[in-house]
Amino acid sequence: MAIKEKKRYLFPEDYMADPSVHVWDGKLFIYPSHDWESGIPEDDFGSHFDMKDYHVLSLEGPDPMTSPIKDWGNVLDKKDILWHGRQLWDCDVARKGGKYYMYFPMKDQTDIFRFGVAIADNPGGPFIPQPKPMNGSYSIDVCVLEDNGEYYFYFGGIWGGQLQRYRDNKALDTGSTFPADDEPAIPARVARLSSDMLEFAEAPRPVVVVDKDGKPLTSADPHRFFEASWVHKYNGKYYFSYSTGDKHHICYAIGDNPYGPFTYAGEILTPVVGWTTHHSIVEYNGKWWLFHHDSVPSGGRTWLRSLKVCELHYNPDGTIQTIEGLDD
Ligand code: FUB
Repeated sequence: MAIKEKKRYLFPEDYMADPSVHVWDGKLFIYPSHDWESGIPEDDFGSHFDMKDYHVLSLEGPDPMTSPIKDWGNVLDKKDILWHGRQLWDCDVARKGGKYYMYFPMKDQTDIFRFGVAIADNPGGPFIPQPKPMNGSYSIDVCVLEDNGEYYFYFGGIWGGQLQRYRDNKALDTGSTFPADDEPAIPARVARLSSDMLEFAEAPRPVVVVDKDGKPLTSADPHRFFEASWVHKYNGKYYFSYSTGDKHHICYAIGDNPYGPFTYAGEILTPVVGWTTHHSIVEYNGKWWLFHHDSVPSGGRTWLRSLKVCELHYNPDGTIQTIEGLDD
């Protein structure tokens, strides 16, 4: 049973989506995708999500439901990225040694998604891109978890995110291949980052979500991974949350370490208005918050999304209460 939770549209001035949220030195920063009306027709590859820059937002007060939001402006532009093709999708930012590292997926000039890194001296940017994409990177939707001095890079998304084109970190000669319905679902990937934060320190590994009997969720399971990885820690456990894409839920699974496996634990958010659903979870001022998006303000145009926030509640056993995605 989903609970109704009061929500706030964070930034009605512009269309933004895919919020990655971090609290640094007591201040909350939001790293979203920046939607716009490109006029590109909708298709199954997501061509209509043709974003060309990133903005950073910050919360200028203690309460995500009421505090003013500051827009730091255009902090990274496609035209300044030497290898650019198209489509700047969901990014994330990590902090190490006083520098801020933005990781972003973008299609290169051969229309293959890679990840780039851009570096800033402060969390509000501007971010200066590296000249080349990360070695061995592929697909979309990044989340970076800092844990015990290491940084873990989670990524991947199927369909338009191209993850089905890879096995064992290599592009398939056969192009896209989806598992049969009773085979394990295509997993997200995770790799520890190098000490300079610019490359993978190891080959990416599968992020396996298993059921209560330890079996991987199958390709036909409505709760299988699709895109939008996010990892946070709660009471010493690792919570891997993600979008089920064409099933339109945000779900989560719980593990004992950053690599998993993660045991499926339930739904966090039921479907919202709009095809995509994407989120992050963060603790701020003693409460937990779910940042996400929907397409209500654009009248359901799924490529023009608006940022939202609401409180998130745990049960005493560490499970998360499911929130209703639609508002009255
Ligand atoms: O914003 C473009 C894509 O839509 C993201 O990468 C996906 O997670 C979905 O939200």
